[in-house]
Amino acid sequence: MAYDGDSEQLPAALKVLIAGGFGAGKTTFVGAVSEIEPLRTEEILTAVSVGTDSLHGVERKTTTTVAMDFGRITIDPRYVLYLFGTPGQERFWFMWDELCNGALGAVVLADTRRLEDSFAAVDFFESRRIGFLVAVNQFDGSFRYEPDEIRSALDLKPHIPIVLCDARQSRSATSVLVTLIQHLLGNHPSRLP
Ligand SMILES: Nc1nc2c(ncn2[C@@H]2O[C@H](COP(=O)(O)OP(=O)(O)OP(=O)(O)O)[C@@H](O)[C@H]2O)c(=O)[nH]1
Ligand SMILES: [Mg+2]
Repeated sequence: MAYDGDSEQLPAALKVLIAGGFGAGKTTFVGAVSEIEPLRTEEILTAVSVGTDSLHGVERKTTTTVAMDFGRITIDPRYVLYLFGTPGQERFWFMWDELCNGALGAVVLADTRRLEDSFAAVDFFESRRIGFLVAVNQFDGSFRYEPDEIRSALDLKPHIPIVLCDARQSRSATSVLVTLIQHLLGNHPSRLP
C-alpha cells in the first residue's frame, strides 16, 4: 500500500456505507461531506409511517430516504470515497443487501436517544464481516454518554472504534471517515487497494 507521491496516480475508489436507524442523520452526514451535489432519494413522510417510526427528537423531519443517498469525498490523494447512505425505515431494509455489495466499510450513525435503533446496522455489518465504526451523532439536548457506556449498551467488541460527531458539520463528518479508513487500514490492510 506504499504511496510513491506520484500526483499522476489516480486515487483508489472505496465504497463506504453510511448506515444507522431511522432519523440518525445519514442523509445529513452525506450532504455535509460530499464534494458533489449528493443524490438523494427522499420522500415526504406520510401517515403510513405514523406509529411505525418514532419522530421523537427529530420532530421537524419531513422526509425520509427510500432508496439511498450518494455522495463522494476525496480523503487524500490516495483515496476517494463513494458514500452510500442507507434508508433507515425498516420497510426499506431490503436495500441494504444490494447497497453493501463491494463495500469496504461502514459508518453506523447512532442517536443516543434511541440507541436500540442502531442494533440492526451493527448486527448487519458484523455478520457480513464488513469493517465499521460507530459514530454518535450528538443531537442538541441529547444526553452525553461516555463511549464506554455506548460500547456496553451496543455490545460492541473492544476493537470497534466509537467516535462522537455532528453530522451537520463537514469537518466533523470528514474526521469520522478518516478514522474509519485508519481503522480499516489497521485491521484489513490487504483489503485496501
Ligand atoms: N440537532 C441536530 N440535528 C440533526 C443532526 N443530524 C441531523 N439532524 C436533523 O435530524 C433530522 C434527521 O436527519 P436525516 O439526515 O434525514 O436522517 P436520516 O438518518 O437520513 O433519516 P432516514 O433516511 O429517514 O432514516 C433532520 O431534520 C436533520 O436536520 C445533528 O447532528 N444535530
Ligand atoms: Mg436519510
